[in-house]
Amino acid sequence: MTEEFNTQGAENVVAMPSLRDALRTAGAAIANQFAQWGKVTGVKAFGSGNINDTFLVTLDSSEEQHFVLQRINTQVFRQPQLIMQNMRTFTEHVRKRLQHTPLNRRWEVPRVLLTKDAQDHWRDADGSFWRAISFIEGSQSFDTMRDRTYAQEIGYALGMFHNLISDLPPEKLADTLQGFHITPLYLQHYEEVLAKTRARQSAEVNYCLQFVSDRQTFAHILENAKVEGILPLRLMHGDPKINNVMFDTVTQQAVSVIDLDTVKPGLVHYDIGDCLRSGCNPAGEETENWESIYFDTDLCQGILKGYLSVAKAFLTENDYAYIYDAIRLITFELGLRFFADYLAGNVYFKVKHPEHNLVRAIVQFKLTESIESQEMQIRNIIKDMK
Ligand code: GN1
Ligand code: MG
Repeated sequence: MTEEFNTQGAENVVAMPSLRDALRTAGAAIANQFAQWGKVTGVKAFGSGNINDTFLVTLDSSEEQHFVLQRINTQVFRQPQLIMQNMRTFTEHVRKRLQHTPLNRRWEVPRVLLTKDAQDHWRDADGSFWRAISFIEGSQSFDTMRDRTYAQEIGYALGMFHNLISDLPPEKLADTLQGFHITPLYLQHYEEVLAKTRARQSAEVNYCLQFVSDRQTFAHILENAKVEGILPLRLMHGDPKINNVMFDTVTQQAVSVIDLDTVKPGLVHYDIGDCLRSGCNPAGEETENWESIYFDTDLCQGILKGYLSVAKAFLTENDYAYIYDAIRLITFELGLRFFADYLAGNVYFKVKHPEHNLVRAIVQFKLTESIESQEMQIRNIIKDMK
């Protein structure tokens, strides 16, 4: 990227080393609040989340040797206590389901860990909201897809996740993030930002402006289907991108879906779309080389095969009819969210440099183009799997 892109503010530029160290030190003190079964021996930054700050805590314990400590971004999640409430309802439901009908393979659900005062979170002196979750021992996640076997496992994991909550009524969970995945609202926000911003003209910015402008009508497709009752409101994960699926390090099978902050009422299509947009992009969403971006239909077939092996039981004819649109829409939507945040001065997603969100937006738009150019192949894959 050239100099001329350095026009935007960068309030949310990812913590500089000194700030990161300070956060880690704070994290170590907070970790003690949750360390009920051992002494904290290490705290390190963990994962690649774009919103919350995440740390892996190590304990000198013969039981569980790790847990995950997170500082919730309360600019995004305005009512973090609702997240904890939902997590408790969710885990309790799934635990009972698994007790009643055990699976014939390893499957784990992250547990909420309590403080020594039996609270599900800790507020530090600055008012930051910290919480701890169990770490799925002997597991790891990947930012990009390894091969088709993994694709099938990722699909299975999302199917299992949906299956296990398919009998929990949507109204049992609170809305932790209003407007999440409601594409017309992201479009509205984008238009408001655009009206206030004078983005420096460049080929890349113009490409994004045109890209969004050409898809205004399409942006409503899932919300219209929801309003018309074609697609039912269900519970969803909200963020089932591939690095939120944990794999057993020995068997290489998927064993858990993590990051439960956005588990709430919505459409399973948002999840299917998000899983496929992240899983079928071999270069990954953080590449700077957008010329290399394409949607891999073999991986798409793999993910859907794994997903439908578990989800067939609760999907309707209408659900199938919207799968292609969901893949295209959620990919476009993420590009729109990144681009709007670039224009707004990087206030939502953490960034490593001021043009980061612009690059991310172009990656998602190139992926959307690749999806659009393979519409018939993708629709045929879906049809053949019913
Ligand atoms: C954010 O923070 P993280 O990485 O779990 C975002 C998702 C996006 C994702 C893109 C609450 O998730 O919606 O798909 O970045 N989460 C929120 O990587 O906005
Ligand atoms: Mg997330």
